[in-house]
Amino acid sequence: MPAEIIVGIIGVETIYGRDMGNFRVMDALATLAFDFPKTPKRDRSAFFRDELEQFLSLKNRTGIDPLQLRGSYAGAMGLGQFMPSSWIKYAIDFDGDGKVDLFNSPVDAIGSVANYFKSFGWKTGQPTHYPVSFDTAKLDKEALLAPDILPTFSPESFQAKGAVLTGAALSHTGPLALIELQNGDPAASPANAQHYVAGTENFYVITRYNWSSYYAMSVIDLGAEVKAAMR
Ligand SMILES: [Ca+2]
Repeated sequence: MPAEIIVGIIGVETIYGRDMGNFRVMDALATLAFDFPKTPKRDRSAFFRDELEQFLSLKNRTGIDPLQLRGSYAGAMGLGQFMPSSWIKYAIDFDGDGKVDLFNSPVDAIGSVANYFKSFGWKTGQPTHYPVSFDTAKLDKEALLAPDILPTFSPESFQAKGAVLTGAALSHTGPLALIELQNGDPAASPANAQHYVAGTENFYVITRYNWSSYYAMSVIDLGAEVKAAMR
């Protein structure tokens, strides 16, 4: 996968290790597992009990003392902010020193982020998104937005519903999603108008890291800026 996507992820997650979180992971996970805040509608304590169990099993796998580890308020750890279950499923020893260290080994963290995306079906060479405009005469935006970020439409059905593709997008094979990105109140200023892109399966794969189209677009934009600055 392109280096700039991994660069975008680690930048958005921790500013390249500058802020990996300062909560003791043991405390964060135990609190969310057994004393989940009562205010949110969805009680996710079962999820965090599972994460706590996986976290405690990391000691056997890595030899790291779980009481020493610090992370986010939700128990995400290291340069790429992996939850314990992701560490166990997707983290790899990419520098070959015999252990997986997502805190101190940028090489392990980079390889592990790449392995995460590979596991979620990253398609080599496929762009993440294309520009899209609208043919107002046949636009059915409601239908286009109905599947949300799940790529559903063939380029033909996408265009039949009034989304206009250009250039490389016209020869794209595979499903697309209309991604709507809100920029504030459009009534307050034209600068706040929604931004739209045609998201591919790879755009969707990025949202498996964090389930938000804003997150995915931030990762893509940051990676592209870093790549441009390096030229
Ligand atoms: Ca290693």
